[in-house]
Formats: sequence, C-alpha cells, structure tokens
Amino acid sequence: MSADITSLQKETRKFKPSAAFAKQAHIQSPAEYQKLYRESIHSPRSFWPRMAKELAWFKPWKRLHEWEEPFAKWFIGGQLNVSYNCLDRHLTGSRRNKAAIVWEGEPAGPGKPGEERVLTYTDLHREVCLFANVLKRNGIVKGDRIIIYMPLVPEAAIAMLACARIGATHSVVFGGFSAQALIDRIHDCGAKMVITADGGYRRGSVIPLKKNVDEALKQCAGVKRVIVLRRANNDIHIEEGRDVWWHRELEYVTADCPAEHLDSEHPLYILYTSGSTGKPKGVLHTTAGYLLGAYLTTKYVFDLKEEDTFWCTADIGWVTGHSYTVYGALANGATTVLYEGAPNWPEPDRFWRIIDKYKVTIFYTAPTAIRAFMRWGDDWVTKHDLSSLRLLGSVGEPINPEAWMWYYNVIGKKRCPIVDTWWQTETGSILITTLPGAMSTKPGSAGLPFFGVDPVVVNKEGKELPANVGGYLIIRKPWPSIMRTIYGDPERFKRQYFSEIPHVYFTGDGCRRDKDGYFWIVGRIDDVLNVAGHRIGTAEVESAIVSHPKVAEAAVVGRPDSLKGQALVAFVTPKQGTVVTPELKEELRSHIGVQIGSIAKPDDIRFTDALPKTRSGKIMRRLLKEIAAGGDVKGDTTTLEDLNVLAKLRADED
Ligand code: 7RM
Repeated sequence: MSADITSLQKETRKFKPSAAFAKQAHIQSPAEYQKLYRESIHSPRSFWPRMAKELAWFKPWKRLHEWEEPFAKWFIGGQLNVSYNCLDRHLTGSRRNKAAIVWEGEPAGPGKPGEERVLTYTDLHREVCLFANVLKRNGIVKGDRIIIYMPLVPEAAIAMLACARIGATHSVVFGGFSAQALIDRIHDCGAKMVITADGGYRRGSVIPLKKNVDEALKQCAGVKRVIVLRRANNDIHIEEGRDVWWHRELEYVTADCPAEHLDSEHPLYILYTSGSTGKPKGVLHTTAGYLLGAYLTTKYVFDLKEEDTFWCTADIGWVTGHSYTVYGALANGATTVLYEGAPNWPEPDRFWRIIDKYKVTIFYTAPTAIRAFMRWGDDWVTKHDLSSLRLLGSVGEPINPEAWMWYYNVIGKKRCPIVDTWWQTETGSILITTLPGAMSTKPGSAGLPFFGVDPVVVNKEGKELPANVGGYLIIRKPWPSIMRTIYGDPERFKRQYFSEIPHVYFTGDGCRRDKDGYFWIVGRIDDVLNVAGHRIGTAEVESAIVSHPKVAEAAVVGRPDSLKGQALVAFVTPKQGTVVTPELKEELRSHIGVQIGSIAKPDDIRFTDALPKTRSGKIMRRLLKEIAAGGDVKGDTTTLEDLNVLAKLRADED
C-alpha cells in the first residue's frame, strides 16, 4: 500500500483580484511576490534584516539565526519589547489618538447594541503601563509565568501586553475551559499568578470564571496571587491574602512603566494546544521572531493600511487571537475590533451588525462560523450594510468550496478577495496563503507560501511528490515565528515535529500541491480515510457532501471493517428546515457518487443537529471515530465545546 493520498477533488474555479484592488495593494502582482519570495528563500541575509528594520529595537541583533535541530533562534543578540512595538512607538505620530481597540460587549438583548468601549493608542498604553506596575507590585518579575483566564474584554489584551512589557510569560486559557483544564496548565507551566474576572457573559448567562479558579487553586499551591477584574458583578469568594481586585490595585500604581529590554529569544507566551492523545502541549513562542511573523503577515496577507478597521473574530484563548487580534494588529498600529459575545446571540446577525456599526474593512473568521451563517440564512446578512468590507479571511480548517462561494457572494458581494490562511499554533503566524492583490484564489486552496516559508508535499520517505499527488505537508527550513519548544518537554518537541521525517518540520496535515504550486490541505494525517487501499483526505469527501443543497455540515470518519479495512461513516448536519427522510441517505450517497465517485460513498450516514467541535470550531473527528466504532469515548475531551453533543450522538445510534 502506498502512503500517497488519493486526491478526488475537481474544483477548478479561480478568482483574480480586481485591477482596483491590486493597484492599491502592498504586493501587486505575481511577479512582485515571486521576486520577494525567492529573495526570502535564497538570500535570507538580505531579506530578513530589511524586514526586521520595521520593528523597533533597543539593541540591534548580531546573527540572523541559528538552527540546532530541532531548536531555532532568530535575531540573536538583539533586544526589543513586544509591548513597546505594539504601543509606545505609535505614540509619537498621528496614531497617538487613533483607536487601537474597539470593543463591543455582549448585547443586552434582541436588537440592542452591546456595551461599547474605544481605547486609543494613548489610552491603551496608559492602561498597560498601569497594569504592568500592578503585576510588579504583586511580586511578578521577569521570567515568571502568569495564567490569563478572562472573557473577551479589553483587559484581556491589556493583561497580555502588560506581561510582555515586563517580561513575564503569559499563558491564556480560554474562558470556556473547566477547572481541570486550568489545573493541568497551571501545573505544567508553573504559574505564580492567575489573572481572571468574577465572571464572563455568554449568551445571556454568566460563566463563573472566578469560581473555576477557586476550584482549580485547591490543587495549585504555586499560585500565590489572583487578580480579579470586576466584569459580571456576580457573587464571588475573595481569598484573603491571595486574591485582589484589579480596580483596587490600580489605586496604588502610576502609569510610568518603561518597557523592559528583552532578549530576542525571551519567552513571550505559552499556549496549550491539545494533541490527538495525551496531555496538552505547551507551545512556546519567544519575542523577536514571533513578533516579526505576526507583524509581517498582518501587513501583507491582510494588505493592511492605515485606514483599516480589522476584525479577527477569534477569541484570545486561541492562537489566532494572539497573533492577529492582538499582536499583529497592534504592532501595525491598526484598529482592532474585539467582540465579547457569540455570533448568534441574541440573534444570528450579530457579526453583520458589528461590521455595519464600526465600518469594519477586513474580516477574518473560521469556516465553521461561515457554515453556521449559511445555515441561519441570507436574510440575516442582507439586512445590513456590509459595503465597508474590502477583504475577507478564513482560518482553522480547509474551507469547502461551497462555503467559500457563499462567503464570496453573500458577505463580500463579489467585491472582496478572500485569503484562506493555513497555519498552526506551532507556526506562530500564517505560512500558506494568497496575497490578496498579487494572486488569484481558488476556492478550497490556501495558496502559496509566505515569505521565508519552504513547504513541500512528501511521501513517507520524505521524497517530494509530483503535482496533484497527496502526501504529508512538511516545512523544510525554520522560519522566524516557529515555536521554540514544548514547554518543559524538549524531547516531545523533537519527537512530535522533527522525527516522523528527519530534519524537517512535520505539520501533521495531509496535502497536495497543484500544477500552479497551490497547496490544498486535505485534512489531518491522523484522520486520513483508508478505503480499499486508497488513502483519502477527509476534506474532500466532506466538501462533496456539503455541496448537496440540503446539507449544512459534515464530518467523515473511518470505522474498522473486516472486508474493506475501513468503512466510511458520515455524520451530517442538515440545513435548517430539511426533513430527514430515509430517502435522503440514498440521495446523499448518489450525490457523492457523482461528485467524486463510488469509492467515497459512505457505508453509513447519520444525521445530527450538531458535531463535536473544539472551542475554536474544529470538528473533533477523533471522537466521532470512537462513536462510529461503537465504543466509548476515551480520549481527552477538555477542549470539546459542548459535551452534550457526544451524549446525543450516542443516543442517536441505531
Ligand atoms: C490557526 C490554527 C492548526 C490546524 C492545521 C490544519 C488546520 C488551519 C487551515 C487549516 C486548512 C486552512 N491553529 N488549518 N488553517 N486547514 N486550511 N486555512 O488553526 O493550531 O488551532 O490548528 O488547523 O489542520 O494543522 S491550530
């Protein structure tokens, strides 16, 4: 049996940026991209110094990089500060009174706006300095680890930037995670402090953040201090000698807090990402290389201009929130939008209201959200004026062409290029994408490598595969924002990312490259389906199912089968209003037969109104696999968004 992945998708549409868009873009043509890309790969010593000059340095770096496999270092010997780059350097010119953060709180009710706050760069700088002094006052010194467990309020970004300002390493834990998830992360990184809020709003109710912290800290003696933001005004317990209120602490400090001069390789943050098995991995990012990656990709991929209002909908508990909502946007001096609530609470048009209200120009979200919008119906969209938009982005999963076309037509009104950005928590910033003024996009393909990124599709032996043959996506050389290690476990880092295929970074994704060099991600390698000797990526079969007019979303997994090796099981969410009949299964099977061929016809189709997803919206196929095999779900479920989904799926079994 071969390790290649059979590719079935027949998508051939191509969308060129309009002449008007290209003309105003940072990078305006394929030739311009190619020239810079080649320079970044073949002459890194001329390319990177020029790029790095766009950051503010306290001390110039001496050596560009060092690569002692698997450990990378960049801009060695330099000193800088991420918070200084995101704030102080914008205060000397016309950005000083520009909006840095535009925040919309969870709406008070149907048709009502949320609370609203705008922080200019001057405001944000002051808040960060004040809070950085609060951290110092509470015993934090450079190198300490701090857990941030907060709702999506400006103070969450303020806390991150304050840590960065004094050289404390933050680890943001998504506000929806449980006490147990907190315990694991606090222990793993040896945190001394937790920054939290009394509670956070979610769909009209209050999530008891502080209560979860109290619960967790019964088992975390290392945490000496908890700083509590008053947000939801819910009743909480204050542990004397350990817990202090954010607003009270501010009374004791000044706003004078110069940014620490930090080494290029100083640890900026640890972000936990769940592996398919075992305990979560603490992905470590450091200062200079990470910041440059976030800064440059924000500028070029989103074609960011001074006048833009940028909205990345990701929560800051996810890497996308770190690199684009906070660090990339602010390092560029942009206006970044933060929204506390859910897209469909109290009504499914929340996002479109916000775009209209703040005249958002760049909108960046995930396929899972796009499919949900499709499901809720176009009427929610069309009643709002979205004409401020000029660019759309997608991240998190392969976007099925069906969803891509809807995003393009209904949200972008055929005017806005879409950038489909492939990257990982581990990569720190976007690695594969189109540049919106320079390249055509193809629905379902992420596009071409970003500057300095050298990705290849290879077989098990590490041999590069020809065009249109699916295999493993690897990256040949380290880039500035690559993770530095798994915190506390360098062995696991090596094993996980640099052993499968020697001497290269292993992404864990299946992929093919077409004749134009475009990359098509076909799903995670662990999820690849094996049908009668053919290895097929999940994305292609799922795209085919979702292209049926009655389907909103689908996930396909393999179930052990004594005859074929694996039988395909499809979990399908029908569109709203669809009546599920026994005939629908047959209809879907023949639709798949037409779209990609009989080989991909599932043996079993199960209808469900929800799929198990992570908090960031990725379908957890691992859990579906266990359900399809009829067994118990044994793996880690701490990242699962809604535990009820599993119970329901099991109850639905025939
Ligand atoms: C940013 C983020 C990483 C995994 C990655 C892929 C999948 C992400 C895309 C994508 C196809 C995309 N970080 N993925 N973006 N697949 N096209 N544009 O998602 O660490 O949470 O996940 O997500 O499988 O390996 S992450």
